[in-house]
Amino acid sequence: MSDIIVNRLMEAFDRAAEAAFRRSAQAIGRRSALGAIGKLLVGGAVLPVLPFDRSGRALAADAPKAEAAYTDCDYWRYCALDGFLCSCCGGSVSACPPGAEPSKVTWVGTCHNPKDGKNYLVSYNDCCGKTTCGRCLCNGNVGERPGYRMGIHNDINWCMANTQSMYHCTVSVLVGVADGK
Ligand code: ABN
Repeated sequence: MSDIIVNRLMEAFDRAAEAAFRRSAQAIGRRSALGAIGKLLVGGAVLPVLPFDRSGRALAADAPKAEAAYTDCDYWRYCALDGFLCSCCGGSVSACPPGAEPSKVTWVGTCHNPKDGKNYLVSYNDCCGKTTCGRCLCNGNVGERPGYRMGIHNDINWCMANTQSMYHCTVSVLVGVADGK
């Protein structure tokens, strides 16, 4: 296509577009544009005083603490935990700190949650592969039995079955409801 034909086509497009814009400007008009702006302004002034449901804020204030924040031995899930709390060692209630891995074997205790009145099975996995954490030592013994019954004794290094058997800290993982109450 020669340059002249391309230029003519472009001019034709320009004219068509300009005509379309002019037609729509006349149809919509300055008044209706002002009206739309006015509605936006009024809406912006009225909306903030409308009654909003702010209950979410109250619920957030009552929300459970972040898992890492449970650093006291008397937290209900620690009722049968014998060891260092992973939540004091860079992990959380149920997660090992970076660089440590959960034990392949564990002991499962039963703890009572005072908030809902139910009993829960809690798996106390040791976290393995780092030197002993040494912070927040707890010695919960609810439901524990002497060492000759190994499966229900908590004073054991459960890292024994891991490749890295060094004990670092212990997590409390909820396994399920114990009695369906
Ligand atoms: N299960 C916690 C633990 C680890 C090493 C030694 C005793 C108890």
